[in-house]
Amino acid sequence: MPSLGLVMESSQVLPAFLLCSTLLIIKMYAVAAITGYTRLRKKAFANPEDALRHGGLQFYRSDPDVERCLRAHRNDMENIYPFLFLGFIYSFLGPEPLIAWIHFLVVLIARVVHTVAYLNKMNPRIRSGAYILAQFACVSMALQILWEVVHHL
Ligand SMILES: N[C@@H](CCC(=O)N[C@@H](CS)C(=O)NCC(=O)O)C(=O)O
Repeated sequence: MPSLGLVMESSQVLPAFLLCSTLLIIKMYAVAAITGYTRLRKKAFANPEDALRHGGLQFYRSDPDVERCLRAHRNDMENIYPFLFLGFIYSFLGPEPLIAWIHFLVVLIARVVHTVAYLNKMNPRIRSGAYILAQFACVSMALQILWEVVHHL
């Protein structure tokens, strides 16, 4: 079985995808860490045993800032997980490297902007715009995969 290094050397696009997708996964870990930190700061725990450990059952409660973190994380799951599949398959379609880089960078930057805008309660247009940009790039990859697939049916 060829090593990952060999596979990456033979593909100009796969390393770009692996870089952007891994950075996005780290970004999701960051959102999870921020959620945990927000729970501690606001004393709002999801489980009674956590609340008891941090002062009492009264802290077994929800909090708007924690809910916001959870929504940001859920939105990441709705959008980044499909990208992990689409971007990987797209990398093997033999796309123009520059075009592929643009697709991956648009998703990476747009999803980072989405998170920053969401967590910092910025103008919702920034969040929506970032969401739409990343969606465009993902739909573009999905259509190219479909195009390739229908030619091999
Ligand atoms: N599940 C999403 C679907 C649409 C979506 O992802 N919209 C973007 C741009 S407005 C968003 O940031 N939604 C907020 C969210 O998912 O919490 C929702 O309920 O809003």
